[in-house]
Amino acid sequence: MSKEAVRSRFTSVFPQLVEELKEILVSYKMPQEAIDWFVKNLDYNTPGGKLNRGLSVVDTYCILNKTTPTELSDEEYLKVSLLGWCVELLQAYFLVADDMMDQSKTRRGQPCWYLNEGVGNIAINDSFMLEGAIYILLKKHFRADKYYVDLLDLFHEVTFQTELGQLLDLVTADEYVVDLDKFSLEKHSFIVIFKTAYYSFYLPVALAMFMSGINSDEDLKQVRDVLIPLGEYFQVQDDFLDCFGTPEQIGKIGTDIKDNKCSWVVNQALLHATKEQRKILDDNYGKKDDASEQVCKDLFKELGIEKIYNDYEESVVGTLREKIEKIDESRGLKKEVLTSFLNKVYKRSK
Ligand code: DMA
Ligand code: MG
Ligand code: MG
Ligand code: MG
Repeated sequence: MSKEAVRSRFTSVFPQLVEELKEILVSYKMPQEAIDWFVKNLDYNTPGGKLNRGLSVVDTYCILNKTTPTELSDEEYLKVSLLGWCVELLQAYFLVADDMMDQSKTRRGQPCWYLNEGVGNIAINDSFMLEGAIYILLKKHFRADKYYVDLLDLFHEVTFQTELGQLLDLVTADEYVVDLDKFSLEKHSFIVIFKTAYYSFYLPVALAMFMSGINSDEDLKQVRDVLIPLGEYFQVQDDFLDCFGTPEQIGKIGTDIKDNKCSWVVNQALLHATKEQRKILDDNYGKKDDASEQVCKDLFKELGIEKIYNDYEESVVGTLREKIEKIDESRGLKKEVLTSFLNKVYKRSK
């Protein structure tokens, strides 16, 4: 079955979910204005990305149940894809808020939501509503399933972990006081595991496992032990692409240098810089102007960060492949769940 067919079956579910969410507002007799706004919020912020997280819930479920996305009955497909869409809603919630906090300009090749005419700070409430939509959908479709509470617990736990990661990301990146001594690879690892790895990697797989009845602590730990380092690697790529990718490629304009972020790139630069180069970084990193940003970028090139990144990528992927080899499949878990994730992430350029 083609990738397009898999994607199009997934995207075809979304309008139905919007309809269901809309119905809730209608049942509250909400004025049309509020209904239209909510629908626009959902449509603008939820479907436009790569959909990797959402699709991987379906993928994982299919691997665990030895089937394919086209073979699933409409009923079963609706439930599993709905979990995928809930991950995409969680992502939408985080991104709408993240773009305000990072003062980003574009996302998925269009202006960030808060920058749209008439939106502004209403985007704060819109982000809350994207999160709220998750629990409306879960309740409607999973209330009667014995793993309902596992789904709720998981979403709540992972949401809090992500928020902790965002907190650490933000307090490590003071807007006005640049102190590169605050950065370290250890701190970076903390930030990215919490802000990205749990919700982007562990969450989709754990959801598919719960729905498949694979829920032992041992199996959840086995997947976490691979998916957390894999998610860390994914965010290292995000940091790398923020600086070295083009906006056309990644759909967003990088902000990490101007935002004084504790990114993987600056941490590598700090490890390899001479005293003189360190001085250049101290003077230019975290400054809000294009010229200082360019000075940092040129220095990163000079330091050979691209080569360091390629070496890092090969080494981390090697380690992950070894880890996956050792997975115990006796309770129904499949190594393929993890290799399929790794293959999607390896050498990504967007
Ligand atoms: C994103 O970190 C993390 C969350 C939870 C949205 P980021 O700011 O590096 O993401 P992006 O580069 O997409 O703005
Ligand atoms: Mg951001
Ligand atoms: Mg951010
Ligand atoms: Mg980023």
